[in-house]
Amino acid sequence: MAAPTEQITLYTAKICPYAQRTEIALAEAGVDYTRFEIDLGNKPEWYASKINPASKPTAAPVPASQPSPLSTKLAESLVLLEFLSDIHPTIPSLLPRDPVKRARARFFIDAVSTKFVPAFYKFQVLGEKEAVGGLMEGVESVMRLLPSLEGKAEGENGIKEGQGGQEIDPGPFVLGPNFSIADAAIAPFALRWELSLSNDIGAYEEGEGMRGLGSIWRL
Ligand SMILES: N[C@@H](CCC(=O)N[C@@H](CS)C(=O)NCC(=O)O)C(=O)O
Repeated sequence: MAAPTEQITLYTAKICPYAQRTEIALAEAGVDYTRFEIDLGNKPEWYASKINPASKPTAAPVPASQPSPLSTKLAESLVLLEFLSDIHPTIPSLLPRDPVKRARARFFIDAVSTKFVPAFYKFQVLGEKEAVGGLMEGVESVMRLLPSLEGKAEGENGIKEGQGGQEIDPGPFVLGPNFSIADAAIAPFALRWELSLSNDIGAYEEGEGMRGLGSIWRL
C-alpha cells in the first residue's frame, strides 16, 4: 500500500470554515502540504470532476499536487480530520491514544456538527432571528462538554473529577491541556461567531451581540 502521506494537496478556500478545520489540523500536526486556493465564486472547471464530485470547495488532501487520476481524493472536513489523525497516529495532538479521550473528542465533534453548526448557519449566515433559541441550545450543548464547565465535583484533594470519578484536565482545549481534532472541528466556527458578536453581524439587534450571547460564550 502506498504511503498516503507522501504528498498532500489541500484544495481549500480562505473563507470556508470547513476547509479551515483541515488547515488547522495540518498546521498542528506540522505536516507539509501544497495549498491550492479555490475561488468559490469561480471554481475551476476540472474541480468537480477530478477532485471533489460534490464540488464542495472543502479541503481534500490527495497524494499529488496535480489532480492525477492515480491520486486518492478525499473530502468532508470531519472525515479529513480523522484521516490526518490516522496517518499521523504518533502525533498525540491530533487524537490521543486513550480510547476514552478519543470517544470524548468524537462526542464533542458530534455535538458541534449536529447542534452548533446547523443553528449557527441559520442564525448567523441566513439571519433567521427565530433560530436564536436553537443557537443558544447548540452553544450550551457544546459548552457543557468542555472540561472546565462539564458537570463535575471537586475531589478531596482538589482534583476535578468527572461523573465516573476520573480526573478531568482543566483545559484550555476540549480534551484538556492538549489540542486535538475536536478543537479543529469547532475553532473556525467559534471564531466567526466571536467576530460576529463583537461587530453586530448576524441577526442581533445593534449592540446586543456582546451583551447577550457574547457573555455566555465568554463564560
Ligand atoms: N460537509 C462539508 C461542508 C463543506 C461546505 O459546505 N463548503 C461550502 C463552502 S464553506 C460549500 O462548498 N458550499 C457550496 C459551494 O460553494 O458551491 C464539510 O464538512 O467539508
